[in-house]
Amino acid sequence: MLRRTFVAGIAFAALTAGGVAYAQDAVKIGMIVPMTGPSSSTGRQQEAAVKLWLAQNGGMMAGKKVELILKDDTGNADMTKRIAQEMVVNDKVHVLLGFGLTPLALAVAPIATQAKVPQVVSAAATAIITEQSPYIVRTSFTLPQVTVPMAEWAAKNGIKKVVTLVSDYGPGIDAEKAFVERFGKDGGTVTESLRVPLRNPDFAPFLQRVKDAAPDAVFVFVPSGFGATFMKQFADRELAKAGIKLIATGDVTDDDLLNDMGDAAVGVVNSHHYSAAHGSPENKAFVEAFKKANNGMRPNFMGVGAFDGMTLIAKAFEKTKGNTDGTALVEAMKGMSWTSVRGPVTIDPQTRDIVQDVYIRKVEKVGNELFNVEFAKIDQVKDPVKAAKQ
Ligand code: VNL
Repeated sequence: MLRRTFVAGIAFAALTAGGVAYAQDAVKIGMIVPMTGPSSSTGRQQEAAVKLWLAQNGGMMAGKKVELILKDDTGNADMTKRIAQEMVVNDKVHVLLGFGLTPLALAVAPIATQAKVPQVVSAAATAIITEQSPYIVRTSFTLPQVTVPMAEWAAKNGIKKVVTLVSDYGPGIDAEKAFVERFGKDGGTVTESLRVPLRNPDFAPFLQRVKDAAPDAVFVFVPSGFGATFMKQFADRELAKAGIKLIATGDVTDDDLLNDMGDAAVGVVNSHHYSAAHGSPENKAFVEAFKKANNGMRPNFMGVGAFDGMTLIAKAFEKTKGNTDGTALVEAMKGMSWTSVRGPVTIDPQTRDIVQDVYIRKVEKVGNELFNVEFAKIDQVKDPVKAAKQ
């Protein structure tokens, strides 16, 4: 494999109102996300959210200055691992944060375990991730967590025959399995399960197969950043005209891209844990502040995952009264609850996954913009894969 140029990190040391804060007193957070490459929107969203969190909190956690070291792994797992090692050994970070895709999160798990440093996964969403290290705590979601409610809704709403179409890696396979299992239990039939390569996906031949199979609906998962390409090819193939509904996880109708997807997206029913249109006062204030700080950019679920990652880290430091010991911090994170902009959330003390409300939404035009408008809520959903084992 080619050695890619090492991308220098941005050391972001927030100034404190009270004057000098000494380095040894700082909370050191090492953040690793893809800022370039096909998943750069995930890095961009997460960086924006973390910087907003710092600006809103005076750059402080539990009375200490926060020193944020942000590095770009370009979406390459070898690089994620190397950066994590450097951050732990040289920078002596207290917490690792980020991890845009499943392989990148998995690459760091052994380092978190060995160094006893909490690894807060704020993006990647394959169910097994939290089982790879007792130091992993997740603030994003899992694909089964959001997919089961979608399958239940489909079975209850006249959809009988479905083809699934997912990106061919961890979260896609999780989504496929969860959909097939739940939809089957609820009396539906999945006639075909299609897996599309993650890199440079060409959806056209797969969509043709869906068209030929003529199901009531196609259920889709593609990761954040890929939804617009999918939606364009979906529209080009005229599946909707052929009477095939599109149902999806909210990764497909990602708030970061939704506004540019056009009419093809209108009416798409999908399930997820966060919508920029969520009506709580906390979210309204968050969306407004996020847009103001980022040239009008709308936050998506990736931004919220990182924002909550910061909240969780801060709450853990408050609970340990500033003790930076990694084991103490993870213990403090277990069972932590707070009001997120997505709704109420808790870190499951057994699995270290996030327990949260999942919403069924429909893409609608609100004014001149497209939004995922929530119309049903399933309260406090655990990752169903691990809940079944508990
Ligand atoms: C993952 C899952 C990545 C869901 C995503 O977007 C996403 C992952 C980058 O676990 O790799 O929307």
